[in-house]
Amino acid sequence: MRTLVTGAGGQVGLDLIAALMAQGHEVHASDVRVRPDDAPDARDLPWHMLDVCDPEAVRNLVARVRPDRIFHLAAILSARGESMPDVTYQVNQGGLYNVLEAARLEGITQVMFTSTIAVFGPGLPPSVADDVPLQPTTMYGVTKASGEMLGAYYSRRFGIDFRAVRYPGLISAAVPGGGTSDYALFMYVDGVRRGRYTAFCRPDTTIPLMYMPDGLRALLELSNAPRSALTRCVYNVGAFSPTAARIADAVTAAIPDVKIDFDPDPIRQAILDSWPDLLIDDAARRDWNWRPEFDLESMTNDLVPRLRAMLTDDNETEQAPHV
Ligand code: VAH
Repeated sequence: MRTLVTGAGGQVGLDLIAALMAQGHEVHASDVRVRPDDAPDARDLPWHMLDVCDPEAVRNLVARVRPDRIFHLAAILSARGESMPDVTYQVNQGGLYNVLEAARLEGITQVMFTSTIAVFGPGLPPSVADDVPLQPTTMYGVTKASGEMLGAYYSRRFGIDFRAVRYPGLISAAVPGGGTSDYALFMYVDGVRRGRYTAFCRPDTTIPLMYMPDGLRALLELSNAPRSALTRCVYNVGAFSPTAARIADAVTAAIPDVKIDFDPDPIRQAILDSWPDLLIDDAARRDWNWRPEFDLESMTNDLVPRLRAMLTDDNETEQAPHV
């Protein structure tokens, strides 16, 4: 299938492109940034410069590419979004609106959307199902919650096949990109490249997390599921929910002599405390047979060697800002 990916240069985007190409799909990538050095070259992957805030540019690209489906990933994440809520609203809310409008006007059937546990807010039960009231505390969460509702509206009103997963914090062999859940990824990244990391959260912090291979499979399996099997547009998908201290123990066991300690940042800790501890993903398991395959241990065993290969000195890898 011809597939257009927006936000292709982000943490999910580059891995999703690789998965789509491995499945033999024709992929068009778009991002406001230039093709990263580690992306496939132009012969295999057309890379379109696109600012999703520009409705005309979005429509022109969709009209030119004529994809069978769009994976709309372009977004500014929670922590970075709090430093510029106005831009985050324009990119996240306006960008999705422009993509849905382009799909409507150009007759594109399916729009896939990456939502997040950041749509939830304070006062949650210990385990959170799909239909818990959404009370986001970040601009990122607000735009993702309203994005879910906007997509469901386009589905009802205009027949767009809008589907979304609510992702936990995603962990992958990548440079963290401004997420509040990145304390977990930084334990691995700085554990490998610096041998130490001071996490910006408490040791007992607990949120749902997921290894990227599971995250990609969830998005692709939902996209490929027969529409008749789906009872909703938006699905929780869970994997594992370790405390930050438990993650630190897993990293310490995998990387000898690494030192991880904790110095909570009140702002980011408040965001983390407003998110669920555990997700209930029964609807995804029932409707399209969702099952995670990685837990903390199997993720750690796979991730650490990948990070070592990515962060060795002779590798030209963009150094993540130390957070
Ligand atoms: C963030 N990584 O921290 C994202 C994610 C659940 C968190 O949506 O903003």
